[in-house]
Amino acid sequence: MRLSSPHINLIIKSCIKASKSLIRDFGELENLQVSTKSPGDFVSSADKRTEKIIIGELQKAHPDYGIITEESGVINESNIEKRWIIDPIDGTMNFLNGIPQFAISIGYEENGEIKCGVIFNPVTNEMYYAEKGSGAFLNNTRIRVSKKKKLKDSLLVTGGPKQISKIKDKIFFEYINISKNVSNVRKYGSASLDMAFVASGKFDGYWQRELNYWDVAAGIIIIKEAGGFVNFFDQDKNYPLKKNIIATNSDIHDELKALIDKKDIE
Ligand code: 2AM
Ligand code: CA
Repeated sequence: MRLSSPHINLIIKSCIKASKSLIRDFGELENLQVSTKSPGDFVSSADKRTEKIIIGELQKAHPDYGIITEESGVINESNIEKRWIIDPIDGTMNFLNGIPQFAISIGYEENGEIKCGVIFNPVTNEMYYAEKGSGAFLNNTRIRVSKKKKLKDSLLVTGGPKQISKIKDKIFFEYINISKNVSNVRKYGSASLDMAFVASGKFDGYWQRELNYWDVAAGIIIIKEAGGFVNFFDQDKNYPLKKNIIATNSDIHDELKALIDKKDIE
């Protein structure tokens, strides 16, 4: 690995440890006990086990740090200065369907700012990581966002709406509007890997509504350190952990934002 600060080392170590059982589970999907939290929102025993291993490793080193996770909620709530933001399996639906497009995503936040993050796809062994001021990497290679200048030539990725969404029409409207103005749009089902793919220049941009902070925390620093832009729109002050995100290279950001702000279909 090309970065070696204590925080990034610790995240990488816990990712690799947790990925061992995750890979085993992926190979034995039929034995997993799947329960339904709500329509469109599945959680598996693999999710919980992965999270437990990650939390165990991180807490061994820093028992006092705050933790925000998908499965366990908030730990050490009073520590808002230093906290880990964890998604044990991002792309749960892909995972459960045997599609190897999912990742462990962990970010480290200090005083409200993400300082470093790791997104690890344990099936393909692709580890995306970054630390503020030190660049973004995929395994041993430095990554950068694409150089696409115009939105109309761009390949974008998006996700949602979730099954339980109350704004499906709005999301589909946005999809139509945007897809008419770009080269093409993909939907891959893992927010963190979508962001990692923007950071490494595979996609030119990404947007999605109704995400949770743990879906995007690591991706924020990885895209920024790869030279891209990350922005949040239509934020609800009552739900600071809910996110609507745009993440792009530096050239198409304003054009995409303007399309999202558009209210009428053309
Ligand atoms: P998850 O796999 O950890 O649930 C899919 O569009 C992306 O949106 C995934 O990264 C998925 O994360 C995230 N997402 C967040 N909340 C979701 C929900 N309730 N249903 C489906 N996907 C959700
Ligand atoms: Ca997620």
